[in-house]
Amino acid sequence: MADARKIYVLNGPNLNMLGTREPDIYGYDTLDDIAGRMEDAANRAHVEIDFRQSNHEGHLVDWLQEAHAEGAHAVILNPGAYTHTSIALHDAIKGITVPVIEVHLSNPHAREPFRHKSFVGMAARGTIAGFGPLSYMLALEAALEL
Ligand code: DHK
Repeated sequence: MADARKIYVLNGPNLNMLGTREPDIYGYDTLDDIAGRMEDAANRAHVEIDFRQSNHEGHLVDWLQEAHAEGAHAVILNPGAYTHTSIALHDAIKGITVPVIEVHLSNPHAREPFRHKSFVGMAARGTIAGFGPLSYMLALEAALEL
């Protein structure tokens, strides 16, 4: 059934380690902290957030297809390192009509050259990167305007 007020927030590999993972790059907030802040903002905007994390590429593909099948309003996606490698995620985004907003905590363009290419960004509606957890809040704001 179409659920136009539901926004999926999908997180890829290693994002479950936020808080202790390379805090100089990713900060000290945990993924639960980010989820909580997004839930609060979503409640204020009267939308539902479905917040998930997986270390497995195929789960992310399945969830993108699920968001499409459910008629979700938008997907906010931090694909982790799959950003830079995954043609499967690129194709999944191309194959659905729900708009996908790519987010990153760090600014991949200011990091190692292997992070400069994004297969996801080539297919996404837009990308927000470099603002830490605020990237997610800005993506939510963008999703609400779509
Ligand atoms: C998260 C990761 O895990 C990295 O592999 C990406 C991204 C950047 C982030 O900044 O949120 O290169």
